[in-house]
Parts: sequence; C-alpha cells; structure tokens
Amino acid sequence: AMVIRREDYTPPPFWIDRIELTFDLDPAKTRVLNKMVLRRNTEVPAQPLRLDGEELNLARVVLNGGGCSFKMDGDALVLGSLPEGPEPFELEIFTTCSPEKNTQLSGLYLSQGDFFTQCEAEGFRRITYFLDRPDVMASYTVTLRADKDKYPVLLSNGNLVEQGELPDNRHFAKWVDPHRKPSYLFALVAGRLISREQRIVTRAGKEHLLQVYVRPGDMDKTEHAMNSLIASVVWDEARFGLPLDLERFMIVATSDFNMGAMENKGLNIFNTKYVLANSATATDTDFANIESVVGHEYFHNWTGNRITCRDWFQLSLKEGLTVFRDQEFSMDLCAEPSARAVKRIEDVRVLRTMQFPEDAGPMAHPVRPDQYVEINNFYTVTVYEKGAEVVRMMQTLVGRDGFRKGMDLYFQRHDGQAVTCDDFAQAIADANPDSELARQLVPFKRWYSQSGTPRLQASGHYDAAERRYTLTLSQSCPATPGQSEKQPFVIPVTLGLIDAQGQDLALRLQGESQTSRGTRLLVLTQASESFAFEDIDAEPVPSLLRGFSAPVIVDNGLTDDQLLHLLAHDSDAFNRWEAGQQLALRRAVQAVRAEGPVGAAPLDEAFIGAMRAVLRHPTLDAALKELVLTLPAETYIAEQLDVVDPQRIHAVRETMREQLAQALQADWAWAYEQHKDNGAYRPDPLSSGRRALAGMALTMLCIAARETGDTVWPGKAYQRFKDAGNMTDRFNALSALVVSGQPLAQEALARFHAMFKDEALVIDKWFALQAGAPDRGGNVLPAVRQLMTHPDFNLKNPNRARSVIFSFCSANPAGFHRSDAAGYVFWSERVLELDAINPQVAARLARALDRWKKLAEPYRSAAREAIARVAAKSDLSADVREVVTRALA
Ligand code: BAL
Ligand code: ZN
Repeated sequence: AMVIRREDYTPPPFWIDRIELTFDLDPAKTRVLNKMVLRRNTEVPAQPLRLDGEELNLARVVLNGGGCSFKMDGDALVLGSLPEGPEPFELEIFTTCSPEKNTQLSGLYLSQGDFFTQCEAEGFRRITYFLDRPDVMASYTVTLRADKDKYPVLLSNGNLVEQGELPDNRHFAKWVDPHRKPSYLFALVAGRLISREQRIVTRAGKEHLLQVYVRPGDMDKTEHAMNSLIASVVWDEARFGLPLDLERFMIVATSDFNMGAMENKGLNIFNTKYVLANSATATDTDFANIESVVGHEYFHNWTGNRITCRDWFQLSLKEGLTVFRDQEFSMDLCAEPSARAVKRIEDVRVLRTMQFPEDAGPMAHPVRPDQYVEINNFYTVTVYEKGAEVVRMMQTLVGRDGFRKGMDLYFQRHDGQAVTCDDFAQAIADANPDSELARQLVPFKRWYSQSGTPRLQASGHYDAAERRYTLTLSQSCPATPGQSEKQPFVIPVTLGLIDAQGQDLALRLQGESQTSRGTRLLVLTQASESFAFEDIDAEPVPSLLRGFSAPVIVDNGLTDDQLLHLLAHDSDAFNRWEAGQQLALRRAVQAVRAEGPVGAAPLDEAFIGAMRAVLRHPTLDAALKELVLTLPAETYIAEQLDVVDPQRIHAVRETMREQLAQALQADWAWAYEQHKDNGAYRPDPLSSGRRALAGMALTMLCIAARETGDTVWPGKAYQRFKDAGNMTDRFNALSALVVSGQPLAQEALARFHAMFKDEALVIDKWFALQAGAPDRGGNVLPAVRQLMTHPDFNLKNPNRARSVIFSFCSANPAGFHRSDAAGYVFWSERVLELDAINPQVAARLARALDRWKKLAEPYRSAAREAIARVAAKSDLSADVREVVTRALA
C-alpha cells in the first residue's frame, strides 16, 4: 500500500484557475465535458501534468484547441509536452462515468433515482480528471443538462445564471460560483425535489435566499433545519463577525450518504438523518443533532471553505475548529447556564468513550497525522473532537475576547488561502502577544504532533501552620504507534478549592498580591510543578479541570468522601457530574476485578444515598440529573482495565443498574410523575431534559418490575408508548420495555414498525434498538441475523447498515464479544461483504475490533483470528487494508 507522508508535501506543479463543466446526466452513462484553464507553477521544478482520475472512461483530450499526446499511469492521466512558460493554456477533457454503478457513494451517484455528489476527500477525481488536492483552488462554472420530468431540479454551487429548455424534453441550468474553491467542495444535485424557502436580510442589509431541499412528502420535516440554519447565520455574524457571503445558500437531504453531511460551497448535502424532523418522527436527540450539524456545515463556509487546508494532514484545521464552533453555537443557544454544562458533559462523554480509546489503540494518530494510506480513515474522533479540544484550550489560554481577536487576524491573513494548523495557532498567538499561549506556543503545538491521551496526576498537601495548600500536578503520556517518547504538554487546568461548607475559596498563589474568588486557571508546562495557595484556613477539596479544561485523564487522588463533597456542592456542574462518574467507576472497577461471581450489591449506601439526593434535588436541572444517574458506559469502564472481560463488565453494570432501580424505586416513581408532562412539544434543553429524566425513570421502574414480577409499570410503559404525543416519549417508553426485557416489548415493537413503516429514519431506530439491546444469554446475535433478513433491511444503504450492524458490533459489547466467537465471525463476514459495496463504511466497521489486544481470553485469540481472516483476503480496499494491518501490527 502506498503511504503518504506529511513531510513529503510539495506545492502543485500547475495551477488551475478556471474550470467549466458540462454534465449530460444519465444514470447509466453520464457525459462530462471539462474545460480548464491551467498555468505552470514556476516556483517548483518543471514536471509533467499528472491529473487524478478514478473509474472514468476517457473519450478525448484537447490542448489549446488541438490534439495532444497523453498517457495513462495507473489511474492518472499524464500530459508531457505542455507550454514551457507561465502563460495560461486550455485543456478540454471529455469523459463518461456510470452513477448507477457507484455503490461507494463517493463521486457522482444515485440515491432513490436522484443524482448527488460527494467529493471530500478525493471523490472529484471520480467525476473528471483534475488536480484533486485542496491547495488547487479554481473558479467553477457548471452546466447541468437532464430530462425535465425525471430531474426538474438542477443544482450546483454558487448562483443560478441561466436556465432553459433543450430538445427531447430536456432542460439545462447554468451555475457560477463567485468564490474560488478546492475540488472537494464541488457539488451537484439533480432530481425530483421540493424546497422550503426563506429570505433573510443580514446586518449589512443584504438579502439572501435560504433553501432546504427534500423529497416530495418530507416538507413537514424541514422547519427545524431551516430554523437551525437561520440561527447559524445570525450566530456566526454576532459571535465572529462572519457574514453569509452568498446570495443563495442551499441544503439538500439524501437518504444515501456515507457521512453526516458535507459543506460544499453554497450547496450543503446532508444525510436525511440530520435534516428531517418533526415531533412525531424525531427525538430530542435528533433535534439537537440537526441543530449542531446544520451549524457545523454552515460554519465551514468560513472555516474550511474561505480558508481551506493546504493538504489533508491539516484536516483538523477545518474540522477541529468547526466542531469547536458548532459546540459553542449549541451552548450559546442555551438560555440557562446549566444547559451549557449539560452540552459540555455530552461532548466530553463522546470524547472519553470514543476518542480516548482511539488514542490508546492501533489507529492512534496525532490531531495532525504524519502519514496515511487512505485519507478517508482519518475522519476520526481524534481529528474532529480532540481537534476541537485543542482549539478550546487556545480559547482558555487567551480568553474569549482574545480568541475573537485571533480569529480576526486568521481571516485577515489567510482569507482565500489553503493553509496549515501552524498558521492557525500562529494567528491566535500573534493576536495575543502577552498570553500564555504566545509564550508557550512551541510546546503547546505538541497537541498537534503527539498522539495519546496525557495523564494528569494531582496531589494536595495542606500545611495548617503555614495556612498553605500546595497542589502538585504531574503529567505523563503513554507510548503510541510510532511515538515512544513524549514531551510535556501545555495543560490548562481550571480549578477551584472548596471549603467544608461547599463554598469556593478565595485564591491567592504564593507571590501574588491579588486574590480571586472561584475558578482560576493554572497552566502546567513541565512534567511536574507545584502551586502553593496562601491564607487557607482548613484543608480544602480541590475541584480540578472544571468544565474539562484539557483532554486528559485525571488522577485526582481524592477520597470517596471528597468526591461525595464535590457531587453535593461543586459550583461547577461539570465537576459535580464528574465526581458522580468517578464514584460509580470506582465501584464498577472494584466489582469487575473482584474474584468469584458478580456480587448482588456492588453499590454501598453512601453512593445510593448520594444518587437519591441528586435525583430529589430541589433545584438541579432534570437534564443534569439524568446524566449524573447514568452509569459510566461499558466501553468507558473497559478503558480503566488492563485486561477486559466484556461479559463481566456487562454483568457488573447491569447489576449496578438493577440495584439503583430497586433501591430508588419510590424516587423513580416520583421523578416519573414529576417530569412526564411537558405541554406542547418543544425541543428546548429544559423540556428535553425533563423528557430524558422521565424516560430514564420509566426504564428503571420497568427494570425493578422485572425483578419483582410486578406488571403495573410495564403496563404503564406500554400505555405511554401507545399514547405518547411525540417521538421522544414514545421511543423512550418502547426502549424501557426492550431494555428491561419485558414480554410486552415484542408487541410494542411490532406496533411501532406498523405505525412508522414508511418513515425510513424511524425504522432505523427500530432496527438499532433491537441490535443494541442488552444481551441475555446470547440472544442478540440471532436476533441481528434475523433482522438482516427483514424486507426493510438493505446493506447498501449506510444508515440502515449502521442501524443494524454497527449498533451490534460497535455499540453492544456484551452481545458482540461472545465466548463462542460467533460475534467476530459475523463481523468479519459483514466487513468483507460491505467492502465490496462501500469501502468507507466497511473500514468504519473494521474498527469495531480496535481494542482486541486488551481482551481477556478466549476473546482475544478469537478476535485476532477474525481480523486475520479479513486481512487474508487479497483484494481488500485500501481503506479496510489499512485498518486491519494496523490492528495486527
Ligand atoms: N467535511 C466532511 C463533513 C464535515 O465534517 O462537515
Ligand atoms: Zn466538518
């Protein structure tokens, strides 16, 4: 396999200034005429022009209106005898491709009879020959020609400048994009679509047209996406001074999509999952995800499109920054500060359950990778979520206003360019010359170059005679593939010290004259440093890393009593949640490590009492309560252990949950009654939180009922399932029955399917709930095999494949990791089957066994064998090949 290295970057030997594309759209054979204006980049040594291409049929090449010699070198089209000087020349290339045969969903493809494109990262080369790399930015003019009845809507990037009739019942549309762009941002859509439209006027007084295109019949599910888009436009202008730079901004939904969505200039293409929602078909989580993904793609218009990446190693330049921006957007839309904390907890939970394992496994890579075989394998939680944490740390180090200044400078310097992560960090630092970031920029950038999750160890010492509290912070980072030694990271640690009454102490470090109350920032730059706080009257409890100020694993050395104190009193909601998680984690790990069968009661009275106090708390948010009372995920518990027995972890967590269900039964009943009615449906954080807590209570009550044989609560859940006024309540009730293994679950599932048989996204939920259900004696795998024979199952549709196969292999550890290895056999079959259809999706599934080396026997050997079975196939895609090769290394 060909390894591509960051250090080998060279600028392109040619520039492409303009491209005029003409498409004759036809499912079997689409004809593409590509007229380009190129010129030599005289700053690099002269070399032939090598144009990228893939699965294209070449018909003709014309140079400056005449013939020219060319040859094929693998997939590339190579032209040798080109003009020597820097003068522009014109190249005309005529090719055809077959969208209906394109099951990879990269390049030009069909979805339910409509045409869509996906070009990031390297899909444009599947449409025409081009320098398919992000540092080549061209002006695009696109003409689409197609049958008028089958494809009444013809869209591409930019502005519609002309449209009209053609012979043979055909028509055309011509689009001009006023902005230069890299090829990965090209898009076209053609089909039978309808749109919701909204005209808005931005601050400068300019009018813009916003459109959300969907299939006929889905119009009643577009309002939330449109509102999210309007909110995004307003937010980016208010928070970052970044206006909409297009007359027309379009979102189009397709049900066949590899990713969540794509930020093509002016023509975002979305997975239907992140567009379509109404209260009858979508849950609160769906509504929140739509808001954040619509925001994310819109924010790319500046961070990604106006300033793009020099090369794909810089992917986090746009993705880390844009995730940070969408997280801030969602937080800024929260009316209450507590809702901001809830959003932060949810984001950190994703980071810790997905990114930390990636950073500790065979696919570990820096936020700015050094090498890859297939770039599609590096659209990862590390590049996205850890990348966002790196940007967040910069904001913490320079302050919110300082960060805004840094962004302003970044745009001043680099608008219209293709740049690097270094350029970004430099701009933020240069705009804040007196900041800790500017002073520590070189070591700070180790966050971009070093992989692995740092460990932060804290220990406190109280000196009563001196009235001094000394906090010693130390850091280390484990070895990761290709990186055995790590240098210290620059770690911003926001903290408070809490007194016996639960109040934040006033803080003054040794040598300082000013005192500050509440939270303050320490910056750890060395392997170990001590910080001495003066005028401390009694030993405090440290509340470290408030708001999760750095993506590290903390060992805070606190006792249970100290954690209980934080859980009860911390002014930082994030750390209240964190204290509860740590208490639960300790108990889980202890029960997993203990000898003999899993005990019936892993939880003690102190813990249960603390959970009851949270649940019954008079002022805490329902959303926060639901998060605190949710036990750490099985995969997160697994990460704390050197040797992992997934069955035992599952047994322990299930036992803990049963214990909480029973011990707090009266409290759950109270919580359910208190939170179940919320009036007319609105997906705002406050009422979503109430629904989440009511749903959790119902699940706990059904779990408790299973033990006692009581039928009242399952009956109430079934009634709730039937009567619910919105999908969140309905699905929560269904889930309560399924998760608790109630006999009524089967009836409810059948009813649910009948009710929503025409709603693909709801049927995805129906599949996912069953494939992810708690395993009871190995019952889930046979159910999954059965689901794959269901008439609604379709392996070629990524959403459907994910809803069954990924929900089982990646999100149901106890169902998947079977002692008879049948889960792994199933996995290897599906990876190979999918690889023939869609390598990107197959490679994602291949990652389900990333952590096989940590498994206990017999799982470990069986998992290794399954990976080896996949690796033994000679004609694997580069995507899957890279994943399994790294796993076995
Ligand atoms: N650029 C790929 C999809 C996204 O991150 O927005
Ligand atoms: Zn993105």
